[in-house]
Amino acid sequence: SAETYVALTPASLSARLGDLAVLRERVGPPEGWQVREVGDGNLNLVFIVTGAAGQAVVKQALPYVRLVGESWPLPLKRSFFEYNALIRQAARDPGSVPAVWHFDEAQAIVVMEYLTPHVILRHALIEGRRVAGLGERLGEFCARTLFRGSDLSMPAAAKKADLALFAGNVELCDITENLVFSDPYFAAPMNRHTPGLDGIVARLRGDLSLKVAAQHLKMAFTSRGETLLHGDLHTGSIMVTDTETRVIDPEFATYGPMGFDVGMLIANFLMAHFSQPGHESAPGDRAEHQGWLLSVLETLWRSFAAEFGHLWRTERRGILYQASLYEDQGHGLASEQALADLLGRIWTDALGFCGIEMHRRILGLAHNADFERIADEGRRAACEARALAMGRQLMLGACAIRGIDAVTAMARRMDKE
Ligand code: SR1
Ligand code: MG
Repeated sequence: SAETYVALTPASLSARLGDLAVLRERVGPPEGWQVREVGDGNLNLVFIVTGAAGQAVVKQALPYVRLVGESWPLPLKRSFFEYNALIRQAARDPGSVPAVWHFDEAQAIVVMEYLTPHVILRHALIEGRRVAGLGERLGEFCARTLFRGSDLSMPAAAKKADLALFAGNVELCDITENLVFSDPYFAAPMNRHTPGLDGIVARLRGDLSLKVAAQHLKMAFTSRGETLLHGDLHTGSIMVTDTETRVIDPEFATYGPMGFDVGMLIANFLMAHFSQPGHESAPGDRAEHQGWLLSVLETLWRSFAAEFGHLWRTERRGILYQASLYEDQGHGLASEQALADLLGRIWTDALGFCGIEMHRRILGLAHNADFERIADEGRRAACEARALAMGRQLMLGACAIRGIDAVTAMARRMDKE
């Protein structure tokens, strides 16, 4: 509706949205709706609406950052970018995201499919649960969305129009630019960290090479509009069953470097790995789960590289790398070399972004449950210290780290130190 924005409540939702045909059809008559607000993220309201015919999710942006409160205003238009990213992801990798049923720009509301019995991947990983096909699916998702949203796939005019459209997601990019790339490396007002880390934090903040590396990564993020990113692809933005993986929550969508989403994902699996010793579980179970987490990472990268290569060989038709460019070089070998070179660049970028994501989740404002759920501060600090050290090695040594097996070997080694 074009009416003035008003935040929904569980009590007002059926009166406000009861006329919506798609909700009546999917959920049933509004008289019988039950509404629960379940949002546990940092920004939005999320309602589950249950009726005689089924269920739906109603997500509404708040005009401020939920985590902090009304003192930090945040534009409602993020909902527009989330909607636009969701429909692009659905087209580029069908079945990867919840189906969108309705979008109301003025009310900043997206009505979508309720994923059930899915749970947030981060919680599943903390509990030691496994998800069949997780690494394969996430690798495919990244490859398909990153390739098909780039100049490798899109016609020039469409890509440039899209670049301009998503350039409007200024405030959410600003959050990433500050919270992810800058705040961890100085005593920013909203930062916090586990007390036992004071010494390590002081050393990291005194490390000039690290600050320079962080600034280079920030410049890559702000200036290299290579593809449409999810923009916040952590394990809290993924929902799973034992056998299915879906990606949610792309409100931070923006054009940026291809390695960004992949790097964030790798970081979140590494943090799941490093946090495991802090959670209650039998040591044997824990070691097994850690082994599984690292195997998912290995599969994720291999699946990404394989699917990206497949798309490169079968769908390359955008502004970049037309087949004819390599035709006279002999049997496609030059094209394979160009692919390997690009994957190498994405890999190096991803490692840098991975390191920075590990730092910001431990030193900045927005921490994650993997570590936060460790009540004992000493144990938590020990887990976080390993992740911080690995993050630093990744940021400073990205160019020399050859392949995902080297990353998982490093994680195993650091976990023993
Ligand atoms: C103020 S928003 C903090 C974080 O929450 C989101 O999920 C993003 O990760 C953002 O950086
Ligand atoms: Mg989110």
